[in-house]
Amino acid sequence: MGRSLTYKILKEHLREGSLVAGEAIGIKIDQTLTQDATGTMAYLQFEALALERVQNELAVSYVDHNTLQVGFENGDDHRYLQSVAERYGIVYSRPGNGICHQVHLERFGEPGKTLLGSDSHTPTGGGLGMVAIGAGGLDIAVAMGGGSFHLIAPKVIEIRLSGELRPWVSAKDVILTVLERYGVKGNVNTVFEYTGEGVATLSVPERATICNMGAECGVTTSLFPSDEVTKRFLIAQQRGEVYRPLAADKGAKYDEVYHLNLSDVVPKAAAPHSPGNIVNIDELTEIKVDQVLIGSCTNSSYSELHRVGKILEGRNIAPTLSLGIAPGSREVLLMLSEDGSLTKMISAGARILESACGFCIGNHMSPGSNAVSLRTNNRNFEGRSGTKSAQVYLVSPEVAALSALKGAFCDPLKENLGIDYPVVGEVENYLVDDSMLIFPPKDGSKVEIVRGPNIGEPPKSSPLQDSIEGLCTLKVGDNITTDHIMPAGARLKYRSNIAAYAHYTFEGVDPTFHDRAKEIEGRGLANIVVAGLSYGQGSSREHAAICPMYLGVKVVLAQSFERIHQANLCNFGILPLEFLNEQDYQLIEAGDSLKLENLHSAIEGGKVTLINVTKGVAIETKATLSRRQVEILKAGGLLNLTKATLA
Ligand code: MIC
Ligand code: SF4
Repeated sequence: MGRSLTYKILKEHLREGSLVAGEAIGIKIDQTLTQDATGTMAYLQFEALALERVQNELAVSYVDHNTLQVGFENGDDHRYLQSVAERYGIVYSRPGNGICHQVHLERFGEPGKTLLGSDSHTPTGGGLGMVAIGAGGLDIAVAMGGGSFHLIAPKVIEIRLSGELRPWVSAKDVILTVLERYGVKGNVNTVFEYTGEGVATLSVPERATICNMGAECGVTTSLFPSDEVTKRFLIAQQRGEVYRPLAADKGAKYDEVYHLNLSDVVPKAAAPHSPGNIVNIDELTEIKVDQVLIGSCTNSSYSELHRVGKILEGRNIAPTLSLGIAPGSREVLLMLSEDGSLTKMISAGARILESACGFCIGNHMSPGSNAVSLRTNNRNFEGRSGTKSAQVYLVSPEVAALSALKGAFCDPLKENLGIDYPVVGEVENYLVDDSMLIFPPKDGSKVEIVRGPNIGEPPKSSPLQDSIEGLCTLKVGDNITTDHIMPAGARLKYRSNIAAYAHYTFEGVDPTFHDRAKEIEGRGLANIVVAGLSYGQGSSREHAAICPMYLGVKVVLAQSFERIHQANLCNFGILPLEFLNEQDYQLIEAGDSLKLENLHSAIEGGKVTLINVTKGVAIETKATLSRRQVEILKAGGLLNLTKATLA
């Protein structure tokens, strides 16, 4: 039987288990990437493994999230990251070099390789035909140590593309159409594989945009074949030697097929406050816009911004609006500078922002109260912009640029403001300059690691107890994201200091959580969080497990979990349980006393009974854990288990 490309690549990397959808497998990881906001923890944990050097083919440490450096904390992190990279054989991408996913695509991605990154948008690499997966920092540390990455062999959905995008319709609209079809929940342990004759009409950066936002559907990854388009991209990046043609076998069997005609796609937006809340732009054209931000790892390639420059050329943005543009990498910025696009943008009134995550993570450019903000990034969770009342819409760069001129939503298929669609050809030669990458010495054993006061200890978790008595400290609803659990933006600078960061746990949901959790823990009781569907959506930040662990959370009971967060909970010794009957969610209220017994044998059998002592009811729950996750929990977390294996 013909295999999908996903399974062909997984087969080449299979180390444990059998390749059958739904089975637990372990795969070899060729490349790893980290970014600074998750990287310090990942490297503190790598250090705790006490290895001499990273063991995988390529490890890259990017600095792109915390580049504003308000206070000493981020500066400390950067120094630590640079010295760790030199010490252990990791490539260091300096602040200013760009956003990890964009730079990795340009400089390191290779068709057919596996990439594991401590960032949920690592699947951007799927644009080059890689199996690129996001995970928590501890999983990356283990992969850098040569260990396998464990996942559930996914079901594969074929997204068969036909036709060609019309002018003014772009890759962003394709993935927003996919999001409209699949939504943000219920796609765990699934891969989106793009096939069909429409694939050849999309450039590598366009493919990368589509793979990037597959993360919003919650899939394990997304990928495209590696073809002549891939080859030309790699040659233009002076990396033609890593090209390898790759496609699914003829007649490959998929679990589901979704036919998408690119010619039918229309401009769309994700409306507040979820990337899954999709509407057509033509329904929004009456809405006035206060802010437009173009950039992020989703839509900040050279071709896109070159086109934005042409749209803005000789015009001025609306007087009541602020436009910010953040090129995705230094390469993109240099090229925009060379070809005059920057001049066009600045003349139009744009504020040129650093090549970094910046606004996307609420690090700056927070909109005013109730402001309407149009952005080309991938997440519009409530409050992520730094302003809870802001109305953030996700749109394509084309819609963003036109709307900036109009001062209101602009549907380019209905009104193009007298601007002809700027056709931008394929780039034949990128301006390659790797001087902001620091390649490690062959032997880094004498390098001293620099630790400023912001660098804490690696977190320590303890083995799962056989019986747990505790309180339901917090009950939340559906779609709780890791941004709700551990806010980023202004709090991001505490990422390397768990004790400080833990103060902000669930800050936007219940600001009393930290103090109450501490008090309950002080009474010798466990904190238990109860949640609805799709708990832990969004980012890969393992802090959403580490900080609750630090505050004595022992169990999270939800109607369902998202993949990366479920794994992070286990990795830090928190037991993730799911209601056997979803409606039993009603049987627990915040403040109830809860009890779990004989946990060690119960989790092996996959069924756990939770007693609500206050209400006098027994609630049946599922422990959907792989055998390895059971071992991890009993060992008190992945770090303990890995250390025991290496010893
Ligand atoms: C995000 O887009 O939410 C982030 C910030 O890049 C996160 C990583 C983090 O929280 O540091 C992600 O996507 O994993
Ligand atoms: Fe950075 Fe935003 Fe991409 Fe996350 S989604 S990596 S914050 S640009």
